Amino acid sequence: GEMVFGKDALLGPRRPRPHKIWKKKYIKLIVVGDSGLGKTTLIKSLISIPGERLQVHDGSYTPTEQFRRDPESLSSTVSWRDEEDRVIWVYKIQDTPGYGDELDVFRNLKMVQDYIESQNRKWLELEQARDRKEDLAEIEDPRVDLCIFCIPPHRLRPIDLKYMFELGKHVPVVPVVTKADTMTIREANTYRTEVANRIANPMVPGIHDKINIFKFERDTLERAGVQDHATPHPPFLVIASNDISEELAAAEPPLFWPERRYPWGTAEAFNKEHSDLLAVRALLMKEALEEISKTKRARYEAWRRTTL
Ligand SMILES: Nc1nc2c(ncn2[C@@H]2O[C@H](COP(=O)(O)OP(=O)(O)O)[C@@H](O)[C@H]2O)c(=O)[nH]1
Ligand SMILES: [Mg+2]
Repeated sequence: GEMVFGKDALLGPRRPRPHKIWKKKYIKLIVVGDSGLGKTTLIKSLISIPGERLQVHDGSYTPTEQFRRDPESLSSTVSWRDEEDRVIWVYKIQDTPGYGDELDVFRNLKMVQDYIESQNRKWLELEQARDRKEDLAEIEDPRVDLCIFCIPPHRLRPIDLKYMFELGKHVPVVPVVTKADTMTIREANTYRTEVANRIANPMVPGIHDKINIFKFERDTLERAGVQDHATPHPPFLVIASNDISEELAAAEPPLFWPERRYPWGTAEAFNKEHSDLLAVRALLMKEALEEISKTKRARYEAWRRTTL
């Protein structure tokens, strides 16, 4: 469903500035990873807004057949107005079935790669259409900007690295470890370093090049409140949940606060001590928008040259 993202206290206020033409800008993320890692839940936690129920397609199960037939039905859109720059951001997150849903992981990889390719082709056709009446800026941009790559907690497997590597040939990857609440503080710290090291040096047959990890600007990371971990590609460690704090949802202003309640305590998705999700949200939905958009244009030009 479509909704307005203007009143989110977590993303902060925006100031108006008149005398400029409104322009639409499109961002599309795709979320990929093994089955049951919490991809669908993560999407909900990323884009839901306060005062509303969790809003996404029904993601209790994400069937492969549905993705093949109608990927759009597994996507969620939010849009909001940047009053200062007069930009309407149309932000889409595409869910995918996990690669463990098929016996052959590479069938799933191929399906996701084909999807990304098909969106590039769609854009190419739009660009080249002879009888194009509208300004291209008025047309919805279907191209994929970025992939959130979900990594299981505790163990990083060769297949995860291989998949990340292959997909990175098509779209830059942001590595995210899900279900961080299943690791102790010590385990989480060790694992963060281990994943960063393996991404830098995978030591998996068939990976003969750098994995294409999206490189955010230092300033951008800082503005988003991302902790500095001193390793080159630290993954984000996140918690997501289908449950929210009813108390904070009823507060004024209402706050969207996903949490996981256990007999021994509560893990909070947006609590910086528990999870990087708030920083990821600030990064991907606010601070890095321009550089994500810019990277897409450069990547597309390269793709276009090899395709034509
Ligand atoms: N412990 C824990 N469980 C989670 C987390 N996020 C999602 N889950 C649970 O993992 C299960 C699978 O989640 P889902 O989003 O459907 O995974 P998907 O198959 O990757 O889309 C659900 O029962 C979720 O409640 C998390 O951060 N921590
Ligand atoms: Mg799912």
